[in-house]
Amino acid sequence: MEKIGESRRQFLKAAGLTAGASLLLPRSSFSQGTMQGERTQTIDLPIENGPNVDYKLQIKTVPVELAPDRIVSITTYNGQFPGPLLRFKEGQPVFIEISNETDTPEQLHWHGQSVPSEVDGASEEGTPFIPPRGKVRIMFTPKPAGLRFYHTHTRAGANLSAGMYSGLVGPVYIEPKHEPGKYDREIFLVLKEFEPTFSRGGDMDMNFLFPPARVKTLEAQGESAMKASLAKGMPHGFEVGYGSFTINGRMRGHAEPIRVKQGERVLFHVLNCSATEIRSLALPGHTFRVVALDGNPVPNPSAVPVLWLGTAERISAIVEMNHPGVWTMGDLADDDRRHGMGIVVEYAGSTGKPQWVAPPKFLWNYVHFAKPGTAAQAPDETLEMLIEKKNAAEEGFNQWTINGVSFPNTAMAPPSFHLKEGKRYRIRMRNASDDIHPVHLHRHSFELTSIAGKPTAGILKDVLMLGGYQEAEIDFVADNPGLTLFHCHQQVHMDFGFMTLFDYV
Ligand SMILES: [Cu+2]
Repeated sequence: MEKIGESRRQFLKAAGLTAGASLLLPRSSFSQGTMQGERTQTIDLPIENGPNVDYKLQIKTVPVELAPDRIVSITTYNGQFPGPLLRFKEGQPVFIEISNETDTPEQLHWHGQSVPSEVDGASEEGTPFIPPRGKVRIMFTPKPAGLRFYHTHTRAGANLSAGMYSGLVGPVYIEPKHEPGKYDREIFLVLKEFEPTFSRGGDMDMNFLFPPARVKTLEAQGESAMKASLAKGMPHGFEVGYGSFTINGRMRGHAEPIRVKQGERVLFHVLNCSATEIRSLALPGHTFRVVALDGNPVPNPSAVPVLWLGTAERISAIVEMNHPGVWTMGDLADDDRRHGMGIVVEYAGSTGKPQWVAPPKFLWNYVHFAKPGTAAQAPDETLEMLIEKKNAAEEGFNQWTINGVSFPNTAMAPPSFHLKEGKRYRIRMRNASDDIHPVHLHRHSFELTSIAGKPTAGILKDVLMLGGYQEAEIDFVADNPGLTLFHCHQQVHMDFGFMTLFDYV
């Protein structure tokens, strides 16, 4: 990764200028150049009020070694997986150049950030594509603070090297003006599978959400639709499985261990960057004190034995290292952990083979991190969304609908929901399928206000796991005008219809 600041210094040196001279550049030359994409590296940024962190991201396909003799060809940012950690400062503009060295148009989405549609990185919202062999330069003001990420936002369809099946993922940390919580070290963990293949059905056990209550009418509806489809001789729709599993791009046992000292407090920033999978993470003998969900501080930080993350969810959690040994921190799914989803945590002075001990059964409950007894503000309007699955209806893939409408496979579709700036909206989602959907709202954070019939308040997120045959309600304030995408973050769901657009009217 090259910081433009380096080039700037080189240029200034070559031109015989001092850093002070750049202060004389008029601001207009900066902003005009930015908007029209005409700026070259030889035009300096004004130091006053200018962005102080500039990055270049290069989209290119390279071999990546997940373990010795396990080398995959994937598209990456800057030839590495995960992409470089971008550290921004809340409210300080950043200037980024993205070049595309592949033959396909790309989109880079700033997940979890409140940015304009033009730079958000979704063609459905009108963000221009990064052309093949081309480049774009963008500027935006990072917000809100906390753990975000950037990733490709193209449809993959049946192409298992495109979209989130690729390695086009990297972490973002937006430093808040005041960093909360006490910790000694910070470690980013990017969870990601590779070598995807299609299978017919074969869902894993996903009964980990609390409360487990199902809505009888949704269940009856979904089950009868599925039965009718199978009775007609349809096979189960395609699902995706993986051959290798990694944390920070290395399979378990093939990365440098996380070396810790007794008494150390480590803040883990965990990102589920999977295209399709829900992940869990446990460290035997330790608990995770969850301090933020999707980068947003939680009202009631509390300790849990296991983390669960839907696709694109992030958790920041502090682990106090008080159980010496050599441990595997890994996924609860034995098969996935054995195929790489883990990393070794090694205490100073401890030796031996890494140990894994399965934690006791634990149900994941978002409300655990909310303040009990708090009530959400009433919305100005409630938007209803009924989610349904048509088994194997689109060339063997399940087709997904929101209120009976499947988002077309083309780049654009008219908005289905219309917002007025300043109003507070509630989205009431009803899932008439047995799948868990990590639903994502672009360009806005939302507040979880009800889950499986239980009201709550104070949890701010941008992805939420909507349980099978369950209901959930999320509220957001329409405070960022422009086209806004809402979709399931499961690639094989969003590509086959589970997507809708909001506009501001
Ligand atoms: Cu989904």
